[in-house]
Amino acid sequence: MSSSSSRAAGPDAPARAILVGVDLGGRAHFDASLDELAQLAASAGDQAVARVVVRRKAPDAAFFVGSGKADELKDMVTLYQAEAVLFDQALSPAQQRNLERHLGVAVADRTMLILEIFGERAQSHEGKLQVELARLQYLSTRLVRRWSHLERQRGGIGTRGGPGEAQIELDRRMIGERIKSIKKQLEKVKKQRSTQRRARERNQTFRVSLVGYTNAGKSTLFNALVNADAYAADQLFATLDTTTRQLHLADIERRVALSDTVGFIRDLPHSLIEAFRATLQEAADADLLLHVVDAASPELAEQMREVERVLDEIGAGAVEQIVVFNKIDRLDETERPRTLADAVELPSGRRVPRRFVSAVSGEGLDALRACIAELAIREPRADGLNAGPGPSSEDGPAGAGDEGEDLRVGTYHSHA
Ligand SMILES: Nc1nc2c(ncn2[C@@H]2O[C@H](COP(=O)(O)OP(=O)(O)OP(=O)(O)O)[C@@H](O)[C@H]2O)c(=O)[nH]1
Ligand SMILES: [Mg+2]
Repeated sequence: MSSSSSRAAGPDAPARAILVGVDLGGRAHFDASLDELAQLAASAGDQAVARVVVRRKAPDAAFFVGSGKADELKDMVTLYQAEAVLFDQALSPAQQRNLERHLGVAVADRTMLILEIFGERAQSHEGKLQVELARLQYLSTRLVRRWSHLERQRGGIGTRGGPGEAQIELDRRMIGERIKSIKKQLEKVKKQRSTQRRARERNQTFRVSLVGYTNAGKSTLFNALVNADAYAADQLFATLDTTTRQLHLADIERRVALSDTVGFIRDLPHSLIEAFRATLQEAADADLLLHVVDAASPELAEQMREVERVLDEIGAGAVEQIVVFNKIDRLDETERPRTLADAVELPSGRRVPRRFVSAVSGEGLDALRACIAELAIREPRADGLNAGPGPSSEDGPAGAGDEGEDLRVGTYHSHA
């Protein structure tokens, strides 16, 4: 909400925001700490000044929270001199409007925050087009709903037409035109991409993509592995554009390319997944995914599930994977794994190698490189000439056979 015009402390000061989470009783994952919402707010340029958790059986149609809570929120807005109220769940257009009127400040939900962050971060031509597409698609659904709502009202008083309808029809048409034009431009970018891809295929390049929950450390790991300086920061969605570099692995005679990609998040707005399909496709087309996990996150299991879900959605669910537990330098002595290399079962039941690393200290990176090299050597080349002798085939992927049976380590027992 950093673009809000009615801020008290100048355009660069963070807007003071109250965070609201509504626990609807175990129907969906509920983050009682609201930490992720606070991070989203901070990444969008807001500062959380208070957090409110509300329990309800079902959302209220008018205010999402009950009218009593809405009054309490109004008092809090005054007390904390808040400039925005941010909801962890999706609000309907009507709820958002009603709340804004009632509270007298800007009201946004997760989806809006995520769209806003993406809008601020987009750098490349393609990234900007994708974000604009997502925003317009989001906006058009809101216009459509508002329009039908007005139509119902008009129906009640028996009139037809009117300035409201004309304006909305015009907005809708303009948005529709713009969506069409952006899609055409994106189509062109996509063609260029597939040309590049064919060139890479001719080179017999083995493609590795970093995927994972936002802020897991993908860009930091990318920099550590390829000696680059991709932007890494303690922000959600620091990376939006895909960056690719050659990854040099000792002892294997095969070109390996490593790509850093956009992070995933719980409830990623569908319009964004749609708009970023081409970018995400890069991940789906990789020969190997490094699924980077923040090993120090209390939400690690939920985050891994979410990443698997998005991977399935973009058709990358079956791509070879190494699970990389990053940030082990942040674990207490008692939480540290006994071994830095084991295997883990994905929700799909597939067993994949897992490596523990710290992208910051460099611990475990050699073992990770070795694991990548082993898989790259095995992958059959299109011309049928493999670069070198792989390990014998009977010990399963990445030598899982010599890693013992107790594959779950320390505190990961319940997560893995
Ligand atoms: N302590 C510690 N911090 C790390 C490690 N790896 C990354 N970080 C920190 O975690 C934060 C996020 O790192 P990024 O590399 O930007 O994460 P990302 O997965 O690329 O995030 P997005 O691009 O936003 O999805 C930064 O503050 C990093 O310094 C690690 O191994 N140890
Ligand atoms: Mg990144």
